[in-house]
Amino acid sequence: KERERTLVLVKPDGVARGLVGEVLRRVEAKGYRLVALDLRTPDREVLGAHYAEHEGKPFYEPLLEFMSSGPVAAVVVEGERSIEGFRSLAGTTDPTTAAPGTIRGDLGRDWGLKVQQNLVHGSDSPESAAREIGLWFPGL
Ligand code: DAT
Ligand code: MG
Repeated sequence: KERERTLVLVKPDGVARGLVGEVLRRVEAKGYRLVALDLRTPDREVLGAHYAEHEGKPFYEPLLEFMSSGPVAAVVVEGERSIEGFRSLAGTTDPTTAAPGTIRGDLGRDWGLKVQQNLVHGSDSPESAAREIGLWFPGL
């Protein structure tokens, strides 16, 4: 998979804090290419499909509420092993314990914020990436 694609989202907290440039800087510095880029406030339909695997979990409703609370930057990123690579750049789900050097570890905060406010999303497998890119960028 030489030119693997992944869907990256800078979540509403990242956009509100002015961190889109910082996230994309790290992505580009890693050597990945930006294939598509769009700023939009997602509706529940897209978010429900995007987070379908989490439906029924206690954090599902707050997660959708948060994700639709403001604009997100949706980005299709391309590069060798970009799915794994971006997950590594992002760090683990909880910003409090994400490793220093990662986006969530360096930039995430724990000032009473929820785990969902962890700045970024990255697809977790080739299947997820194909599904999510089709959802956010139909026709790409
Ligand atoms: P990731 O975004 O690291 O792939 P995930 O797919 O397990 O994590 O969960 C999707 C999002 O849901 C995650 O970015 C933040 C939120 N979330 C996950 N686990 C949570 C929890 N235990 N409490 C609150 N929010 C959670
Ligand atoms: Mg996930």
